[in-house]
Amino acid sequence: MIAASELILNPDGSIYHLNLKPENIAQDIIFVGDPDRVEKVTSYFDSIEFSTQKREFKTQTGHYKGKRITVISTGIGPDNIDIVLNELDALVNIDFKTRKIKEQLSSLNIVRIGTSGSLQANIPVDSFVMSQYAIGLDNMLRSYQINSVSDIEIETAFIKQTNWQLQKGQPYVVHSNENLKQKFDSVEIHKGFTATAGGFYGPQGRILRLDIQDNELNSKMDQFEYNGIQMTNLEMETAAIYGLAALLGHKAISLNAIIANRANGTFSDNPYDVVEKLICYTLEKLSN
Ligand code: R1P
Repeated sequence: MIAASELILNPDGSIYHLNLKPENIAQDIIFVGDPDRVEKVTSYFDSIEFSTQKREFKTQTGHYKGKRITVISTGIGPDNIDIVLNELDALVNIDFKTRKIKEQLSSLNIVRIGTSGSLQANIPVDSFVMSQYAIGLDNMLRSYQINSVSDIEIETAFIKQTNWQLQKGQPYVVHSNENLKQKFDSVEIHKGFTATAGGFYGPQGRILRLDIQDNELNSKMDQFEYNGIQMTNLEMETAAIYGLAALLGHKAISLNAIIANRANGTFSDNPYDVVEKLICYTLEKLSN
């Protein structure tokens, strides 16, 4: 039995941060970062059966072309992903009455629709990147036993090529789910290797007023190459999603709308357009 201090339920029986009960969520789940993006997605739905919000976690469940889908905003960063993935998993795989893990485990399909900065001049603003692999530069996933899901070879190559200082923590490399990768693939989408940072400024090499530990980090990441794998983009959630989803037995894919290009210093003239296009792309692929 899992103690009340570990699996925290609200007085109405919903899970602590997400404010959701098991019946409120579908098997197919779209993650967005920004709570305002939830309604941008569900504005395409035929119907909405459920809405709630607590803090940055806004959820709506409804139907798109007959398919039941839940859209959740995760807010920003890997620490939030720890909350969202663990609470979603609890909703399907822990019996809230007995507080015991169910004998029959369920697997969710998770698709992130995020915004991201490209690291390569040939992946321009307003294009899409599907993360085949992701490297976590944060340390969140290291609290778990991750050997079964981490790709030590790419991780070791990255640490060596970038002369990564381990006092910042040890990066971890994780893979997308193969079935979802095939489902969301097309000629329109770049296939990439996504770096997930634990912050927006220093952790992504941005300098405003503070000196950073490694001024060359972004150019080292641009140039990283291992068996034909090049680093494509930087954001703040994908590696954490892939790692926790794989550990918990869920499937995950991350689709990125490129709104900035760090290699040539450009920013999209209309970032909302590319996000809108990625929402339509995702809903069509998910409903087929
Ligand atoms: C930073 O501005 C945020 O935008 C990106 C980053 O991953 C980070 O969450 O994604 P979202 O637009 O999905 O939030």
